Amino acid sequence: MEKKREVVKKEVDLRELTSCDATLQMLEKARKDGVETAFDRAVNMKACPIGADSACCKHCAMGPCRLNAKDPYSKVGVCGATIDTIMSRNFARMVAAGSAAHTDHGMAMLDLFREVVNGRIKDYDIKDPIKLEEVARSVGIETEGKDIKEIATELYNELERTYTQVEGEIPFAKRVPKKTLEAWRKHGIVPRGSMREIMELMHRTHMGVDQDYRNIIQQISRTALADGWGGSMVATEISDILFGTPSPISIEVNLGVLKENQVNIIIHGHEPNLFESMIESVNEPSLVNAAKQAGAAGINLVGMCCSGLEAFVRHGIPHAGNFMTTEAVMVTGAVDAMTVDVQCIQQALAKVAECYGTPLFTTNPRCHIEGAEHIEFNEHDPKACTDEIVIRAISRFKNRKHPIEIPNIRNIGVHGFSHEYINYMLGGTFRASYTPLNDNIINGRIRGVAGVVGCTNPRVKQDWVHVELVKELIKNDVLVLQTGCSQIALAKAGLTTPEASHLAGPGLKEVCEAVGMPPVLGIGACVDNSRILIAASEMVRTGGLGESIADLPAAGAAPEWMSEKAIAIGQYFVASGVYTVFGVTFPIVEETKFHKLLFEGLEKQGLGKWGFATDPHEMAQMMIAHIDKKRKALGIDKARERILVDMADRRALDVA
Ligand code: NFS
Ligand code: SF4
Repeated sequence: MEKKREVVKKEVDLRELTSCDATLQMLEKARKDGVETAFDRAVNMKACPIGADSACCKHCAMGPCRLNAKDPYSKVGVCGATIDTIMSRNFARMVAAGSAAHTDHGMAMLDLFREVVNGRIKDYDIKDPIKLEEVARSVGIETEGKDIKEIATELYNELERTYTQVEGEIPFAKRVPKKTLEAWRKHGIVPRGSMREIMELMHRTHMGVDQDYRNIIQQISRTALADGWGGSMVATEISDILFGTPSPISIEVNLGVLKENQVNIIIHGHEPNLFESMIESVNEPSLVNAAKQAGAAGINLVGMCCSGLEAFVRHGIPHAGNFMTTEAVMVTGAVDAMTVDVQCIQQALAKVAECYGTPLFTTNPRCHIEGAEHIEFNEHDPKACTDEIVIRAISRFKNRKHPIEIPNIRNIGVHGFSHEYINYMLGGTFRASYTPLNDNIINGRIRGVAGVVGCTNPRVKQDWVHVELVKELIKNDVLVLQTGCSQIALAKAGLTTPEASHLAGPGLKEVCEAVGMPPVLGIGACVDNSRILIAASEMVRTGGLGESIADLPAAGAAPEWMSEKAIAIGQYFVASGVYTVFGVTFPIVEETKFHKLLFEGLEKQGLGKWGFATDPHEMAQMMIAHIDKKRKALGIDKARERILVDMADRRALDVA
């Protein structure tokens, strides 16, 4: 007789799981309602220890083979693959998948651009012709005397190479600082088209092909660079051209942006086109009327995750929360339609949606979910999809059956610091430049720059690592740039407003107050990490901070990462010259040859390197130590010491 397996569920203090009060309130409600979330599953499902170390391979049917992470060189796979081969192949495939996600998103934007330019799509237009010209010039297209359509056609043809080019360097390689590019050329990692790079990486990691981790890393870097300086950068630039380049705007975040008396529609995913059309649909007078007739005060459109980030900086649309709040938001009972496109959409949303009678709509042909209703979004007739979703949301509003509880928590953040805006903010319209930033780094008021990015992950306390890390960095005069779910964590903690500069160290505070900017700059979605690459290149070009990105007093971190995209991003930052620290877990056995290559060896090749720490304060110290090391190499460490003396003197005066 089959034995019934007793499922013992661990009870944990919910406050241990999240530092977001609104999410906490919803987790408490979910528990009362008997609804399970990823937080519960993470507690009850221990991560597979062999997988966590990446010590297993299932690339062929002679396996799967499990090696021993405690004694990594004691065993090999059936084919003889060593731990370094297995780990580097697994890592490579994460980079391939993550890069594929970003580049496919970028390609979708480029497809849309092509159809807009050739006139086949009429619902979208070129919103930022100035940016169009700038991007065209940056890849060597002559714009003088040409009309918008000509420039756009040439730009399309040029950027298509980012994906399809079989030989030669991708167009945006022209933006890479000379010395960084030289290092890439030396190591043979300047990307060709991303399709080629991803294909080659998948080939090389097939059973029985590349079995030297030192050679695999080369294709790992090349593929990741095809993402950062390729697919992701195209996604950012084309989105700006089509939908407008962000500039700072004050935005409401957190679950309190939902409104009980309105039809609440959420867009969650990554591609801005769906959101742009939904904005039109919710403003359609006939639909607004229909909502009113159903007894609603209006239609409340809200974003989540990266879709939300794309729309809030361009339109001021409120943002309900980051990745680990996507289930919690539906626990409010107030969501009348959850609309998703691609990436970071947990399958569990279908179940939670069902529990609260919220319709879940998938819209992209790439992403269907069992239990969700698919209403396909077609750019040639975008409103057909978004209008229908609004109609369905209104009908759900009319028939609401579940009690509603919306956490009364709303925070304000100022976001939208595109590279173009940073340039303008620092230098003004006529002298737009990075010189003031470089000067303030050289004179030591700003110690360095850090990119803090990435996901939230139920294996760590939601938002906590992000917030603690960033607080520590700004306290030490490190200016923080943010993308992705991370900036929502900081917005909820109130750190993305100019007023937050009182939490910054004296030097950074002074600069923030002079410019009127927050010490933490939210610059966009995850594909917009490309904005950080552009800003870094601009800092090198402006002068005084070395000749390559690797020379800059800068570091990066993804303290609560979870997705393969994050690994791809980490690797392209490392290959671009940045010290990049990840939290949560790192899928490589320590003290192995591959680990040493990632954490030390790459830096010796003139690139960046990986770091790992779970404690935010330790993470901050590692990043600051690196920044100081770079300051010393540049000979600007003395300037900072003087600044600190100045401050001490000033404080002494205050006391007297
Ligand atoms: Ni980035 Fe955006 Fe968030 Fe992580 Fe997912 S939404 S692409 S992967 S979870 S930051
Ligand atoms: Fe095992 Fe080698 Fe097959 Fe991997 S490729 S499953 S290590 S036999």
